[in-house]
Amino acid sequence: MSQPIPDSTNKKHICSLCEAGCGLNVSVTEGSVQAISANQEDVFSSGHLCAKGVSLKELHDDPDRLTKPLIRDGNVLREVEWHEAFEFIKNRLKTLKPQLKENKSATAIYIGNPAIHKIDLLLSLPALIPSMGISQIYSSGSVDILPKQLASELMFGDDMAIPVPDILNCDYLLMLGANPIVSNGSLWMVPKFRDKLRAFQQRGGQLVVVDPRRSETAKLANDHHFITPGTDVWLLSAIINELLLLGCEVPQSYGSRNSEVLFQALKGITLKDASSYTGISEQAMQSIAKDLLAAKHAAVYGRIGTTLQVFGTLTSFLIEVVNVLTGNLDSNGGAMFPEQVFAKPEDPARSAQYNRFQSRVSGYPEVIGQFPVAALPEEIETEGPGQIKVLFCLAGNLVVSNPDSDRVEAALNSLDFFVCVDIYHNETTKLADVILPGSSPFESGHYDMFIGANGYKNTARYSPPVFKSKGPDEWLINLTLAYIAINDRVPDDRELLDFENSIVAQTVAAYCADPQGSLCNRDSAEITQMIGPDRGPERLLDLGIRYGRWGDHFGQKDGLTLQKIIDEPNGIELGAIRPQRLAEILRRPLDLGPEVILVDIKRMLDQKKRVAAKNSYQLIGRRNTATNNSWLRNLPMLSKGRDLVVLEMNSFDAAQQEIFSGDKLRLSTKVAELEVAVLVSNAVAKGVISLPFGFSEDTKMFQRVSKKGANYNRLLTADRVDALSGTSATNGIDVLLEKIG
Ligand SMILES: Nc1nc2c(c(=O)[nH]1)N[C@H]1C(S)=C(S)[C@@H](COP(=O)(O)OP(=O)(O)OC[C@H]3O[C@@H](n4cnc5c(=O)[nH]c(N)nc54)[C@H](O)[C@@H]3O)O[C@H]1N2
Ligand SMILES: Nc1nc2c(c(=O)[nH]1)N[C@H]1C(S)=C(S)[C@@H](COP(=O)(O)OP(=O)(O)OC[C@H]3O[C@@H](n4cnc5c(=O)[nH]c(N)nc54)[C@H](O)[C@@H]3O)O[C@H]1N2
Ligand code: SF4
Ligand SMILES: [Mo]
Repeated sequence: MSQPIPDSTNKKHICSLCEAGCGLNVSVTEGSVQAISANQEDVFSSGHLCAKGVSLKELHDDPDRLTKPLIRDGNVLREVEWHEAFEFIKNRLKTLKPQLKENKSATAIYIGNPAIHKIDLLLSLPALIPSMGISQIYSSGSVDILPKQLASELMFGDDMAIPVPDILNCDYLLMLGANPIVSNGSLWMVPKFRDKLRAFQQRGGQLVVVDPRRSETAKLANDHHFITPGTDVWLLSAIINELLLLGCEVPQSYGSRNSEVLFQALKGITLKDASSYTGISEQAMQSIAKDLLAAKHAAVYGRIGTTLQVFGTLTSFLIEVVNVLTGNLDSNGGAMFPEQVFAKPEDPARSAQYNRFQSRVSGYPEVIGQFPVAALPEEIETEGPGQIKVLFCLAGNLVVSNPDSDRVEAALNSLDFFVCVDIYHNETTKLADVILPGSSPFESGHYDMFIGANGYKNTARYSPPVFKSKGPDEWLINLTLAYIAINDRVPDDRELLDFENSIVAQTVAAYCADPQGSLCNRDSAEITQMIGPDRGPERLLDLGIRYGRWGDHFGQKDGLTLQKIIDEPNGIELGAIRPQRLAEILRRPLDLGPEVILVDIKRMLDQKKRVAAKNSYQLIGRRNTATNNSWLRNLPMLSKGRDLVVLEMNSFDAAQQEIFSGDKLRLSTKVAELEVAVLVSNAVAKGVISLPFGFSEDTKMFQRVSKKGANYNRLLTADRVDALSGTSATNGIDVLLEKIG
């Protein structure tokens, strides 16, 4: 936003670091942050705050955070003014234009996790992507949520229809591969999870966690079962068969189809089979099925441990099948669909967003218009028409976050042009030709699009920037890039404003053209006039809010506008998540047996049982409270001398190899070797080892001491994926382990 922001002592802000979206009180004096505390009145987070939220002050003041653009000058990145950086980009793109014209698929983008939480980045993408001629889209989704999205696309016809457990009314919660005590929830925005869990248990609720590690959440659960990594499909199949044996039938009210073919495909799977794959006893699986059925309200929820594995999509799909079969989907106290405030027009001709095209080298299927990051290195390395030559990386640390890190690094190094928009000089951005610094979280307005879609309750909240950005904010960075690509010149302020206005007008026209939408038959010029404020992504935000279910439909009803939300700094309560929304959500009848799922069940049945080689262990990842994926490693407040990158190993396994806590171990796969310190514990299952991801040994670019550690993703090959979505299966990899000191 362009207008100056007056200083005041206390400002409200929403933390953009994770999906919990905590409301903060930020006290500001003379342009600098003095303190951060939890906003007790926030309608969504009700006073939740974690150490990372408090560290936002250090992040904002961090001397390592980039504030000036850097451009490549031979082997070094040189600090320049903004205009020079944009001129540099213009010249390089102009030179590359003839080549890019001939090779139409040569420009790609990676959209990293922080972009999902930033309206400046998210709302400028529809302008950036076509203007830059980007034809290959990659995102952190394919090391994260894509299997869930694909499962929802296949079952409900909508990739964003992801049900969340109704923790406030649920009696039995089966949680697979998630650790919300540390992660604060994902695809289920549930701040203060600890308190909510306590309340749930106090009213008799049972939490059962299935995880190869006794996670921080598992420790608080009523029951925890260790599971062999990657075998959740066997557990879920056995539960489904048990439920059928107990007389369960898919409730007619769902109007579902293909349940018979699905159940037929799973029929032969016995408790004994499932037990031999999962390591969970037959009796325990039977009890889970019985308890799910007996509970008045139950839900099954799965997250990263179930998506970043070889059966990511099938696991996500079967989780919802259990919710359907027990009648808990779309039902009070079960798994329900929250109601998003921000909305976009529907494409009436929308077909299933899956496998409409395939990647060039390995034929990975497209999922929601994207290719998986597993395809990225080979698409850069492999010569021929369609080879990626230019890459834009928005808020992504590809070298640390994605599998086969050494190969990713080499591939990025071979690009003709590599542009990063990032706030740090790090393992990935150091390879760029240009780094354009994004703004600090306090320099952007915040509205979390995802919270609306996945919150434990419905709310609407927006926080304006605390400070005006010193350089162009990321909205303007992306619009400038788009303008340069179209016009071969760097725009002046007037031209940029005209361009922004034209984008807003086009977007409004698209909203008004939706024959089913709330703005159908409205005059788009009049609507454009009505949108506030003057500039920034907030205009498109206002449009989406007013168009959506809670919106005022631009004067047609008494509903929300962005201004009304701004006027309530603690947010607006929109009520509990509601049941019986399925009819509204389904784009086609609920499908319990899509062809690709049946094919994947066959893959599961053909799967050979893993036979562990000598000294071979299954490695799984974990998160910690003091970092955020691949960053926040250099903030003193979060460092506190703790060694975070420690390998956890089961005490029985350790005893067999005479390994003790503190010993140095070498982990190796066919692509890399890592050295790590070990902590012997009973928190991991036998045969399993757990290591945090998101670190690297390469920290010399930080002035501040950064927490060093082995880069987990170096051990992975890019081709270890969930077959249906191409999502990287970072969990459950076979690793050889050797004691070295
Ligand atoms: N082994 C293993 N690998 C994993 C996972 C795992 O569980 N195990 N989890 C995966 C998951 S869930 C995810 S989401 C991905 C995340 O992987 P990425 O998409 O790489 O996301 P981050 O690591 O969160 O941050 C990426 C970059 O964003 C920059 N950044 C931070 N804030 C901003 C900002 O406001 N603006 C801009 N322009 N840049 C910013 C940071 O400096 C950093 O370089 O990692 C995945 N990788
Ligand atoms: N503090 C902190 N919070 C974060 C992040 C962070 O980096 N730090 N990242 C944010 C992001 S981007 C995301 S996506 C979310 C993720 O949120 P969560 O999904 O809750 O993340 P994790 O803590 O990685 O929990 C995954 C669990 O899966 C288990 N697991 C591994 N393999 C398997 C398996 O095969 N089967 C089963 N059943 N379990 C398995 C692991 O042991 C682990 O306990 O967290 C978000 N919140
Ligand atoms: S839980 Fe997430 S949103 Fe809340 S303060 Fe911590 S990092 Fe920020
Ligand atoms: Mo994520």
